Amino acid sequence: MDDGMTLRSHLDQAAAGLPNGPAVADVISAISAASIELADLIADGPLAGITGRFEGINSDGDQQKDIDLAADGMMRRALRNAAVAAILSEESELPEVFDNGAPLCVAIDPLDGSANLENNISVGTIFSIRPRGNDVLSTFFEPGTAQCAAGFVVYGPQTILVLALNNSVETFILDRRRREFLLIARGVKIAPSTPEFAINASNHRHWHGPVRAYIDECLAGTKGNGEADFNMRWIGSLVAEALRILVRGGVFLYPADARPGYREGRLRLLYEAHPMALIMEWAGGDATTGRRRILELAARTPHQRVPLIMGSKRGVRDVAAIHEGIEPMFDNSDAPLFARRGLFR
Ligand code: FBP
Repeated sequence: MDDGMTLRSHLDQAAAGLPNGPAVADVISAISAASIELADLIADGPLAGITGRFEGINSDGDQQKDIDLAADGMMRRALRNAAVAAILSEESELPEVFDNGAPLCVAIDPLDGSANLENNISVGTIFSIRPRGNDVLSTFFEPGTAQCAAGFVVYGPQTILVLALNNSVETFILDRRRREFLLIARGVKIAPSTPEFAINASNHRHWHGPVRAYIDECLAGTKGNGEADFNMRWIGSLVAEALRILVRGGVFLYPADARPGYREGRLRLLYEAHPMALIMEWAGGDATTGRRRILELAARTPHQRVPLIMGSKRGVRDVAAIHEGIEPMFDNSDAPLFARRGLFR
């Protein structure tokens, strides 16, 4: 453990001198306070009346559970009292304007991966903060480089907050007795090259050529052309995968694929890929679609999806290289692709 500094003291130091520093610190504080409440609710589950019941469908066709709506309400209430001009939440179709004159806009996934809760697997809150532009709503359509801070909370065996602020990534643990987050790692750096990948392999037949080529080469390992034998992990919970990458490296892929509705992948640009990409880059890793740096992308619609490949620099570079070596016209081909370009050759 680092020096046990409280999140609040860290925010006061790390945000000092940043444009809108005190406002950024207050917004992060508000999210962290709501996440402490949410951690209690998640831990209590059925004891607090949370049964995972289906409550409806959001504007994008995703099922909403009781806990998704409760998480959304908690985050909104907390942010309404902070310096927030507008909030875009996964749970509603359009951004909501809070205070036109406030300096910041927040995109948030209040509870990512709620389907995992039935199995008591980690879930999370993901957030992205950017300075308000002249026109409040168009702030959300600026590239990811506009973000000034981002983070996520993992509700797992421990509640962990990962925060990217002022070009650095820190992790905090929730001290349940004190009800505050304490610093556990400062200046987190992702291992540059860890032979481990995470992907939902059941979609192999739907992947486009470059992704299939990359994963097949990982699986072949040293029996093929590889320098290493790869390990595999798939939790099916973005925050848990991202935390694992920060702790031990590796690469996570949620690519586009040929299934209906997955032409642009599954994950959302504004409140999943952008914040994760900022965290990865500030921790010395990378994030790409395979062809473009995630942080350079600007959303066209509030809930736009995007392919996301993130993690150790070496893994992300290898996936990008294989995309360059295989023309898009070969996407979806069933032909063996290694002959065109080998990753490790
Ligand atoms: P939601 O945004 O619909 O909550 O889902 C996101 C997510 O659960 C991610 O956390 C995870 O990476 C992914 O979906 C898993 O998808 P799949 O079930 O296709 O493997």
